[in-house]
Amino acid sequence: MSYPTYHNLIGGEWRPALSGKTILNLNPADHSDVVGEFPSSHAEDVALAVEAAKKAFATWRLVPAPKRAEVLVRAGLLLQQRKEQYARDMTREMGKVLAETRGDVQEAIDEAFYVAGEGRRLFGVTTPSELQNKFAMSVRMPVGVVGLITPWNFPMAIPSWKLFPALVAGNACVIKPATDTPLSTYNLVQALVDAGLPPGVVNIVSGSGGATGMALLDHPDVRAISFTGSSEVGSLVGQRAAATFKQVSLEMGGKNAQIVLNDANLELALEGALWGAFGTTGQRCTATSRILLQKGIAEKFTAEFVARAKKLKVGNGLDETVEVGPQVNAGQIETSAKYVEIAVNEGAKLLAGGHALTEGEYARGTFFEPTVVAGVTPTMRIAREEVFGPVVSLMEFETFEEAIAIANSIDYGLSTALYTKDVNRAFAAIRDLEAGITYINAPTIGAEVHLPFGGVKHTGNGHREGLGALDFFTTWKAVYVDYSDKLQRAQIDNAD
Ligand code: UN1
Repeated sequence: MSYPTYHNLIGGEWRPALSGKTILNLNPADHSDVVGEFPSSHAEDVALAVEAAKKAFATWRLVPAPKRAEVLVRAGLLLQQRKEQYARDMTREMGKVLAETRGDVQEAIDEAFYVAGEGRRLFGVTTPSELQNKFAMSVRMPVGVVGLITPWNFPMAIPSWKLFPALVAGNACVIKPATDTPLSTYNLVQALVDAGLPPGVVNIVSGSGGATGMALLDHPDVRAISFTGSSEVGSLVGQRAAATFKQVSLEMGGKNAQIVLNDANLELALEGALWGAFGTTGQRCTATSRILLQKGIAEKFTAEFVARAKKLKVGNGLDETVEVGPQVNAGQIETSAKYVEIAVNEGAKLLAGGHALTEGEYARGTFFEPTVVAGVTPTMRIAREEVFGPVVSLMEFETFEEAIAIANSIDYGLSTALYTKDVNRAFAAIRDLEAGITYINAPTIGAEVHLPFGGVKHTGNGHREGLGALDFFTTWKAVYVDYSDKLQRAQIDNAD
């Protein structure tokens, strides 16, 4: 069997890990298909990458921001040309269906063009000084060398959410792609290199979280870490990075609710729930994992939803007729199976799916049936913990207020959806739902790049991607220019 070998990108050169160790990237729909062999990097590789980034930062920060932005424009245009190939590569390494991997590449294209505009904005603030003949302003400065740790579920979009704003702001980057999906990061960075990004401004070190990620967290010259992944790992990232006082942006899990009121357009709510729960095989941090049904429509919705979930075509995402691809690896399958068992043991009813698919073609990969559990109550673990698979819980409620209380009763707060025709309730929900994102009459998935993305409670630590990313990738500098030609003491010389 022959497959390509990929290397780390360090200071503009492609080099293997110093240890020579590698990790195989397998197609989750067919494990006999090896996508490639990638370096398994350790602290010494990370040290070289950080060194290269430091060197490149010295000149990149002086390139005018509108010029830095032009690299992003060219990269966006290259991604447009390469969209189909990169989408196919992504389906092979990650599993989600082609329509969705095309969307993932598109999200990176959108991000490139959105953020490129910031090259001519990067607005600061001017404000009057309290003293005469003194000018006051605040400007955004790059942070320095930033470390980016990205997940496998959006292997190009999420790296782009971090790389592009970091670059336009003048930072140099070291990125560690997810162990399961490094190729899409390589493709994204290749587009940047081909667009004329100078050597060393972006460096790739691939490998495991425990070795490569940890080395990035510990490196004293890395000034900021932007991480997307589970809340469990995010908590460790935050604690570890605190030792060297790094800025940390954590974007983590969700247990996202779709609430359906009696007056909702039921067909719309059904379509939204199916897409939200089973799109990307449920492996989105924004995935719909709780469907809260008002008593009046619960029975009808449940019957129809279960019937449609059972009909979804599961298979290899490269087949255009497939609706639900594999889960990314065997560990994710185990988690899905474990949560079905926990739910049933706690008294929930399994209405559809519930098992790994292992017969025939399915035996080649890691597939799990679209799964619906009903009769779920707010205290059950299946109602509170993230599964990150095609497993959705149905819950019932009497009043609108009760639905909001159930939706808010968990530790997570990423995305929520409300289906109703009642504008008063829609606005009350927008005000009261504890989440970073609220949709009205649209599913919990499908955020656009130019709005703030992130959540509250255990979902995040207060930062936002999209609108808000520059707040993380820049640091404010206050500037005072005194043109009075004398010593003017603030708070003293102008006091009454
Ligand atoms: C994620 O699941 O980590 O809003 C990101 C969405 C996508 C991004 C999801 N645009 O569903």
